[in-house]
Amino acid sequence: MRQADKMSDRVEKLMLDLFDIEAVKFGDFTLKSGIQSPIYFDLRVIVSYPVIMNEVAELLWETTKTSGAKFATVCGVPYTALPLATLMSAHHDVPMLIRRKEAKDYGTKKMIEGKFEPGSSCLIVEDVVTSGSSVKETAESLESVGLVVTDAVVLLDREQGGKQKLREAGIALQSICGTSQLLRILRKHEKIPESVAEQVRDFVRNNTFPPSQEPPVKKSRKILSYRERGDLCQHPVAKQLFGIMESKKSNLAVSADLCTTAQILKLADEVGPHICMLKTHVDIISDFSAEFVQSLTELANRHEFLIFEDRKFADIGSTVQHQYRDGLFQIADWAHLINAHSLPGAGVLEGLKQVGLGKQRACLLIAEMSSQGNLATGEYTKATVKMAEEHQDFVVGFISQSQLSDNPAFIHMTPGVQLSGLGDGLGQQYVSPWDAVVTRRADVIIVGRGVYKDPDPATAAQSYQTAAFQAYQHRLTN
Ligand code: S5P
Repeated sequence: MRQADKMSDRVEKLMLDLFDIEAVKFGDFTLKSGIQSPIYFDLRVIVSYPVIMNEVAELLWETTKTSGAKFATVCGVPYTALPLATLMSAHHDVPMLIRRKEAKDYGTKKMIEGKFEPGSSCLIVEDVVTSGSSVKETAESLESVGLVVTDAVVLLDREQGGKQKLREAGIALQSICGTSQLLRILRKHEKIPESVAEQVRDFVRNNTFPPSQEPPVKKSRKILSYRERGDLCQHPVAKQLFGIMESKKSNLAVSADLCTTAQILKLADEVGPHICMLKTHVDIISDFSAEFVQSLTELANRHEFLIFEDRKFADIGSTVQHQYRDGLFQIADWAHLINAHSLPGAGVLEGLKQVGLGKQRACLLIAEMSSQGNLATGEYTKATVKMAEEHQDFVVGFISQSQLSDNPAFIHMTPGVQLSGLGDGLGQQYVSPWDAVVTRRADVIIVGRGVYKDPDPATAAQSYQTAAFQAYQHRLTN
């Protein structure tokens, strides 16, 4: 079995185990904050189940390693995560630190127990994240003695804005599982009725912590409509895209990953009224021709959508120039948008730009990926955002899994979206349109198989369009 499959199978099993031991409960609970919640996580019970506890610690470790986080020590948020951090430390030979919860009451006592070098990094381990405040408090204690905290890992993310808040505080949070995935797993195994799952989704939707201490630019990012952002941005393709999104009420891009021109044109015509963009992988088409390009362009004009060739350029400037302009596909002649990996450095953009700018074309940088175990994380993602900022005449946004920039001109497009389904057995990982737009703050969702594999792609596209646009409207007004 592939590594990715193994991991998702293990997460699925763990969630079922947590449900069975009542570490995850459904009902009517009053949270510490006084809020009534239909779901409750009580991870304290896992100390009574050593096999489960061990598996949690191992999955926390693997999740962290997959994210590429680097750290010299680990520290569990007291108390539930303490044994988890202990197991991670002991099994993987990484020293542990203990944060004293009660230090404040004993003034002179050390707040952090254990040995460390000032300036060295510490990974925070937590059981559940809601607003992120416990992780933040622990980070502050660690930082007060000279440690550096850039990463945290959690078993369950309630998806109520904690990840976003921690990111603002400079901490990248990875989770084994989020509420939406947990609900999908429990529904798949019919552990809870759909009505309960929906009640929890509603609760999460209505109880998301707003990002705090935002600089003014962030505030304006939150409330600006697509139209306003279109007015603000300089690039004609970004302007056009925002305009289409607003007028068609669609922030849906359909990925037409089909292998014949007839199939693609049929799909484009069917879903055309519901999309702002059609994404192609031109190199999988068996009968590509100039007539195809002409027909697709006609459909794009008729239905008002842009064409995005998902070529993922990733070579030196001189080579990508040829790949973009020449060869069988002559992509620059017909694709409004293309994308590129930042891996080769700025030369990839310089090369593409020389071809694309004269034709009023635009590029998206791949800053994060949806596939399990991908390496586009942490410093790589940050460097990608910086590269985009330095090439705003050509780069209009990102392929990402979260909002990475506050610049309202940058468009964030998120693939790996399905209304139902966790993955594809080949590493793809899915989130719902709501998660993508509200939790992860995507501007555009990219959906492939969720639409083109549906027996009725037009109706499927309409469902995704409605779900994603309602999520955007919720974001505008909340
Ligand atoms: O991180 C990524 C980036 C891209 S562009 N993950 C992705 O899945 N994609 C593309 O989005 C992928 O190549 C495919 O064309 C589409 C997702 O298709 P689906 O069928 O899984 O929805």
